[in-house]
Order: sequence, then structure tokens, then C-alpha cells
Amino acid sequence: MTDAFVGDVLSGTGGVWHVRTKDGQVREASLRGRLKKATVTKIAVGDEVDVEQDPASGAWTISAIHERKSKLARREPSSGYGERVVAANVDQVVVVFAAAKPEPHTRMLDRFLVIAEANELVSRVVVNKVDLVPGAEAAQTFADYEKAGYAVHYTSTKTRAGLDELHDSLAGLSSIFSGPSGVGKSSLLNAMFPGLNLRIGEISESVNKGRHTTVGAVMHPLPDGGYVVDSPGLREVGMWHLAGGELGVCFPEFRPYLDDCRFGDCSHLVEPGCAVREAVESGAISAARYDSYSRLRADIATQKSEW
Ligand SMILES: Nc1nc2c(ncn2[C@@H]2O[C@H](COP(=O)(O)OP(=O)(O)O)[C@@H](O)[C@H]2O)c(=O)[nH]1
Ligand SMILES: [Mg+2]
Ligand SMILES: [Zn+2]
Repeated sequence: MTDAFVGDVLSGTGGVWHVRTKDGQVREASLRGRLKKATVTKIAVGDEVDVEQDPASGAWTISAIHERKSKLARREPSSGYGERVVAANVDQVVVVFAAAKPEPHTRMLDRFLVIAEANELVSRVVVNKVDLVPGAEAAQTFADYEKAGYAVHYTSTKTRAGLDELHDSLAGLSSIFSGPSGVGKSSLLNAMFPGLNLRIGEISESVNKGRHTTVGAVMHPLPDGGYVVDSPGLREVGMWHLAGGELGVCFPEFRPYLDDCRFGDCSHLVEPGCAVREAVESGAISAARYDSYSRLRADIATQKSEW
């Protein structure tokens, strides 16, 4: 009998997984045949696993996958598995946009946040490149998110504004960095953790655009504990197959009103006595966020009829 070591899956390609055991060593391990056949749990980056080394060959195998405490997963009704796990055991999603270059599209930000909420994950919003705009401008563009209860960080890798606070908010946690390409995700991670050496100006996302390619998330261990994932995984909310009725709770500022609508199955679009729309009219809920809600609701309706 060999001893089993506990480790975290950092990345995987072609059946070989990189597993970081608690001693800090990274082992290349393959999945034990018996586990491979048990399709109930497909291994994902971020999974905590047991690995064992064969004393004769020195080869490592993954012998057990521990229960996940959270996951970022897409529903895939067309595949037999029902969902694809982008990363397991995620503590928070860090959604990065730029104050300028590229211009921030808050509709797209809303989509990223909905994906995180649908997975019951906490999100932070990072507004990077604040060196490119006058101070008040970025704060005004992103005021709705602070009002909705999200932590919003204003950062610049050029002036190092906001980097210490962002760094501290990652300590000991597993965080997924997501957002459009070119906003400075890799630059931010390098500026906070120089050892990571991520490539700047690379459109890493583009290789993952094809429908059947796997999402190549990679977890990077942080020097003081925790992980960051520089993720290509969150893009089109359409691929996440949310149900229309679940969308309201994915807008945290809607939640206090959801039980007050006249109809229990209120879509918050047209029904009389809708507490959400009343809150929009009174200014308690931002009209722009509500507009995102109604667009997403329409997208979901179209999607449904397609499958
Ligand atoms: N002005 C300015 N440019 C930045 C900042 N952060 C990153 N950049 C630039 O934005 C470009 C894209 O950065 P990158 O980190 O590759 O973005 P990613 O695609 O989100 O990982 C690079 O040319 C960076 O030098 C910033 O805070 N201010
Ligand atoms: Mg990058
Ligand atoms: Zn309503």
C-alpha cells in the first residue's frame, strides 16, 4: 500500500493533470481507471484530490476526488453530463473591466456578474486603467455596482493605485479573474504577484472560442496561500442556460423586492403590481441594471425555443 497525498488540481491536458500536493510539489498524475469510468464527477481544475505514487514506476495516479465546496459550471443540456465545470472550489469571481481602452460595456459586466450569481459565487468588480480617465469618471460609470452591493476596486498597474487592497482581498482564497481581453487581467496579476510571469497582450481567450474545445483554465498558487485562475471561461451568458425565473435573484439589488410582486411568478417585465419595476421607477434600482435584466430575460426566452 502506498500513502495517499492530498493535492489541488492546477491544470490538465490530454489526460495528464498537474496536481500540487500540500508540500508544494507539482506532480503529473493520471486518473485511475476506475474513476475514469465513474462519469458522475468529471475532474476539473481546482478539484481537491488524493494522489498515490506507484513505488515501482514512480508514476502518480489520482485515486479519489473530494467533494466540491463550490464550482463555476455551465449547464450543457445537449451533452450527457448536463454541465461543464470551468473550475471547482472557487471562492470568488473577480470581474475585470478597463476604465478605457477598451471602453467598458456595463451590459457585458452585468452578464459576467449574472454568471457568478447563478453559481452562487461572490464577485468583485475591478475597474483597471484608471490612469487613463479623470478620477470621477470611472466612479460614476461603476456607481451602480457599489449601490448593488458589489466591492468595486479602482486600479492601475501604471500608478499601482488600488493594488494593495486588491491583493489583500485575494489572500488565502481561490479567485477566478475574468473579463474581456485587453483590460489588464494578466498585468494586474503580475503587478501583484511578480512571480507569476503571465504573458501580457496575449489574446489567450481566442484559442477557446470553438464550441468543442475545452476551457483551459489554469490555477496559479499564490505565495501566501490561495490561488488565482486567469480564466477564459466566462463569456456568453447564453451558454449557461439559466432559467428565466432564476434571473431576478442574480441581480442582488432586486432581491429585497422579489417577494413583494403581486404574482409569485412575476417576470418583472409587464405584470401589474411588480415591486421590482416600482423600485426602478423610484430610483432604488438602477434603470441601466434593469435594462440588462430585461435584455437577458429576452435572450433566455429565445434560447429556450432553440432547444
Ligand atoms: N494605461 C494602462 N494600461 C494597462 C494597465 N494594465 C494593463 N495595461 C495594458 O493593457 C494591455 C493588455 O494587458 P493584459 O494584461 O494583457 O490584458 P488581459 O488580456 O486582460 O490579460 C497591455 O498593453 C498592458 O500594458 C493600466 O493599469 N493602465
Ligand atoms: Mg491575459
Ligand atoms: Zn415583479
